[in-house]
Amino acid sequence: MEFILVEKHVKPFVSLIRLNRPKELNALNLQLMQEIKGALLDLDEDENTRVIIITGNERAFAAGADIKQMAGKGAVDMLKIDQFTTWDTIKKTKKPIIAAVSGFCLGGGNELAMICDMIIASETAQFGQPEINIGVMPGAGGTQRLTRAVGKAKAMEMVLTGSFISAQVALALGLVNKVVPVELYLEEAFKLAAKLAEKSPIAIQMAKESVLKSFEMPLQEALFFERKNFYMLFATEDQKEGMAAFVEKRKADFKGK
Ligand code: DAK
Repeated sequence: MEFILVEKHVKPFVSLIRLNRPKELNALNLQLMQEIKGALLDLDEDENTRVIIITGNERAFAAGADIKQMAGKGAVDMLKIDQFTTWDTIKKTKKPIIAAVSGFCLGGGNELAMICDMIIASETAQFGQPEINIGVMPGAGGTQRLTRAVGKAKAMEMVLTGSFISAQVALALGLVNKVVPVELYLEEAFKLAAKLAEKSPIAIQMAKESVLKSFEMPLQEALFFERKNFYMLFATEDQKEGMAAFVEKRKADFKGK
C-alpha cells in the first residue's frame, strides 16, 4: 500500500484505514481508490473486524479526486477508467464504516465520507462540493447523497456555488453525526466503533442493509425487506444470547453466529 495505511484490530474488532497522501491533501488518485477497495474487501472478510474507520489527517480528510491526474483526460478516458465504480465496493461493504473527518472534506472526499455510514467531524472540518469551480460537477454521489442528507436548498447552494460549510453547519443539517474538538475526533470515532463492535455483527449487518434500502426502495417494499431481515435474525445464536442475557440481567456476549 503506497497511499493508505491499514491498521487491523487497532482496538478490539475495529480496524482503521488512513488516507496517506498528506502533501496532496489526500487527493484521491486512481491507485489510492484501488487501495481502499482492496482494504475494504479484505476487512469485510476478516473475522476479527466488526467495524471499519476511514480517516485522513488533521488538515484533510480528502480534498477531492486528484485534479492533476484528471486534468488531461477526455470523456472516453474517464468512462474507461471509471474510477468511482470502486465506490460500489464501499457501498457493498457489509460492516459499518465510520468516517473520522478533519480539515478539508471536498468533492470526491465528501462523496467518500457520505458513502460511509456515519461521520464524526472535528471542529475544523469543512465540507464542500467545489467541482463547479473547475468546470465540472459532482460525479460520485454529490448531487444525490448530499441532497438526501441536507435537503435541496443547501445541496443546490453547495453544488452550484462550490462554497464550503463548517462542521457545525454540517451537524445542524444532518450531514454528520457529531462534532468534537480536533484533538478528539479520532478518539470519538473509536468510541462509536466500540459501541457498534459489542453488538451482534449479524444484527448490525442486517440493520445497516435495511437502513440503506430506505434510499433505494419504495416504502412498502423496504418495510417488507426490513421485516424479513428481522425474522431472519431469530435464526442466529446472537438473538438467543441477546434475549437470554436480558432475562438473566447480564451483558450479552455476541459471537456473530
Ligand atoms: N487534486 C490534486 N491536488 C490537490 C487537490 C486535488 N483535489 N487538492 C489539493 N491538492 C494539492 C495542491 O495542488 C497542492 O499541491 P502543491 O502545489 O503543493 O504541489 C497541495 O495539495 C496543497 O494544496 P494548496 O496549496 O492548494 O492548499 P491550500 O490550503 O491553499 O488550499 C484547498 C486547500 C483544499 C482549498 C485547495 O487545495 C483546493 O481548492 N483544492 C481542490 C479542491 C477541489 O476542487 N476538489 C474537488 C476535486 S474534483 C468521478 C466522480 C467524482 C470525481 C471524479 C470522477 N467519476 C465518476 C469518474 C470527483 C471529482 C473531484 O473531487
